[in-house]
Amino acid sequence: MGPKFFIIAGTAGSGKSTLTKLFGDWLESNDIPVVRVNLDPAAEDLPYTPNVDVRDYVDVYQVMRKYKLGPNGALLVSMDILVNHSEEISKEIYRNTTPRDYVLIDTPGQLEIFAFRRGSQELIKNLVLDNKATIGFLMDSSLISSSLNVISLLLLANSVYLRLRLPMITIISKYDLLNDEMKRVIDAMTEDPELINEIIYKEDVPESGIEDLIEVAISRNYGLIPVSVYDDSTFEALFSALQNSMSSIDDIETSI
Ligand SMILES: Nc1nc2c(ncn2[C@@H]2O[C@H](COP(=O)(O)OP(=O)(O)O)[C@@H](O)[C@H]2O)c(=O)[nH]1
Ligand SMILES: [Mg+2]
Repeated sequence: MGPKFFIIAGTAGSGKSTLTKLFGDWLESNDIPVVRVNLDPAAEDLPYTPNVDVRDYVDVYQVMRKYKLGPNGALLVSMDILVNHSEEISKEIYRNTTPRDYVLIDTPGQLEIFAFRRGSQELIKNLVLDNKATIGFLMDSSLISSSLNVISLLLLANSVYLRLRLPMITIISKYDLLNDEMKRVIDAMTEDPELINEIIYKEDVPESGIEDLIEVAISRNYGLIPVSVYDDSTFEALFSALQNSMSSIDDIETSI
């Protein structure tokens, strides 16, 4: 049995790199060894020193110059280049880990590039191999100002799940920034997914079947986990969700 992978995904600015740093510190202070992997070729000013860094394998700025691309195009090409290096990156990760380790993978901010491209799915697969892995999808509190925002973010979370097909925890990041009204809405939605129907009806969203997707997103993911990097007690809850998720993988394995 090898290390456990926690893949931290979410929209740009949702707090992925900060969580990689501070949740990692929290794990370490609880005697759980951590390996941090930066998977973002365009990362600048990371708040931590990655143990494994894809910027050692691809230089986005060089790609921009070489192929005469803008930043987004260069990131797409860089991700494709990384897939070709996945064996080396994987070897580097495993050289640095023991079976007790949690490998925290900080992913690129441009979710459309990370989540919707087959290359990144392949890259993750090549890194995780047959070890246990869970995705943490960060729903950014600063993007949540209406119930419809919550639904959009849950659908985004679901898209990531459909692409990567790994167990997923949905995290409400920067929970300290969420206003009380939205906290109540989220609590209510989690307790009674039927509310989603009402919200969709009221907001006149034409999609049918959307409520099933949301319900699945909420229930499959052990509810929504509020996390604030300013409140260590939220890390405890996150870790316990993570352990649940990893042990449910055990159940699946033993039941086969
Ligand atoms: N208030 C608050 N801000 C946070 C939290 N986590 C991250 N941030 C801030 O959100 C911004 C973006 O964070 P970053 O980790 O770079 O996001 P990334 O683009 O997803 O990697 C930074 O200014 C962080 O300090 C949090 O729990 N609460
Ligand atoms: Mg980042």
